[in-house]
Amino acid sequence: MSTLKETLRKKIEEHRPRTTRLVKEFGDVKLGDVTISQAIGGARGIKCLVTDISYLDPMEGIRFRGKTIPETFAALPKVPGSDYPYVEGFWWMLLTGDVPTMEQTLEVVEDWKKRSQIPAYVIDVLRALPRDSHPMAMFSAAIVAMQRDSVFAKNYAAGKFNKMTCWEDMYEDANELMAKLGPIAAYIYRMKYKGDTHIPADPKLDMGGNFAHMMGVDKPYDDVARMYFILHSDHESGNVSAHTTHLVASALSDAYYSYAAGINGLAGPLHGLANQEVLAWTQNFMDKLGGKVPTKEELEKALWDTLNSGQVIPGYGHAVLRKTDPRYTSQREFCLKTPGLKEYPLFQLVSMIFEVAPDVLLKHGKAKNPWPNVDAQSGVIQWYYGVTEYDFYTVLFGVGRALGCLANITWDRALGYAIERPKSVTTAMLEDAAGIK
Ligand code: FCX
Repeated sequence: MSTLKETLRKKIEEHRPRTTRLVKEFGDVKLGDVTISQAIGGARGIKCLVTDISYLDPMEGIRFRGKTIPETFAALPKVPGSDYPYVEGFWWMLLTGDVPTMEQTLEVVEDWKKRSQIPAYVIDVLRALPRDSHPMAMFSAAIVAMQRDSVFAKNYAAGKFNKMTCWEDMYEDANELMAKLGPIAAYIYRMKYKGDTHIPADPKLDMGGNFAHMMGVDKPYDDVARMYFILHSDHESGNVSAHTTHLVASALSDAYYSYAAGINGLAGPLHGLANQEVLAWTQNFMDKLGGKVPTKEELEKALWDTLNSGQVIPGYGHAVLRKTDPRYTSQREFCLKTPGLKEYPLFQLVSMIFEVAPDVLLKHGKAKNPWPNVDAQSGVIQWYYGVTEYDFYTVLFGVGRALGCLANITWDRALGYAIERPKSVTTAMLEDAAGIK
């Protein structure tokens, strides 16, 4: 049986000549022009990043290694007795582009188990932080604290840097992180919200199962965790968390520095924090109505009040997507097929927002995409299973997002991607280019 590392090595060796040829023979081929509004407007649509891990079509949504979300769930080996696949098998697929066998998947399960112990000093760091620190600040601090254990950084400092083989050190660090992030997140959760009582890992369980177990949430939360981590893993390279991780890694910073930076970007309200904001908005609204599900008219008014006060409707809109996010649809389908969730008032309200908000946003006329994104749906599932501390939701996103970010930076090293350094211009230069006197 070929191990993940050996399979990846083969893929990397096959891939390298493609990248080399493109740069050497076709380096001057144009991919597009840059306009002033793109330069000022967050580099929207500028094609200057390369990744094979996932691709986001504006109308279709995400494909992981060429597979849609339903195709991904159908193809991967399932955890016995569960509807959802092993996160570990998905990691294999993201890294290699191949669907692993059950045997190959279980090899990653075992590998991550061996690596999953949280170092004692990370616990010390977490406990030293004020208990009211945001869980994303705690998560970021835990990740950067582990930098001392980076194999990549150690070998670099020892003068062992080799451009052709340094991906192996990144791969080691990436696997260490993937194995530890779930337990760290669960530790933060229980320290902050569950009276500082902790549940040891169960060696029989896979990553998703263990996460649910260590959180202290019963089945089918293990499947929720698997679904959630896979859905949030990657959204091509230009989003803030993926791009930040890639940018920092391009300076030859190791996986710990790089992913902590990505996490800090994910913590922003326009990115990962939106799922916390969706639930805060929805709950506040329901509280104002004394807990009852509103009428469509009441909801429409509340949405307009939010827009008129200059705020965004959280969970709606997207920088690239121009239709309902299939990650939203996938979670909605989970709600519709799960007895109890379908009838749950909060889900009914989230469904009603789906009916009302797109029209309101269209009338408002600003957002290019009036449809829901992943964040509009995820909080309701967490709430239903008792994870009601919504400032924790972005941490869940961060555990999942690591899969994509870390697979990407392993490939960045394998293909020797350059340090990122776009060129800036001054406002006067833009005025000159525009012909403004
Ligand atoms: N509510 C109100 N206004 C919105 C809006 C929304 N949901 N979405 C976009 N707009 C506004 C923008 O604020 C912008 O206004 P401006 O011209 O006054 O600055 C205008 O519409 C054009 O923005 P647009 O090009 O459509 O969107 P951007 O690429 O600039 O921004 C995000 C994309 C996602 C940041 C934006 O739609 C938004 O703020 N949504 C709400 C927050 C959210 O759900 N974020 C999570 C997104 C995602 F899934 C993730 O990364 O996690």
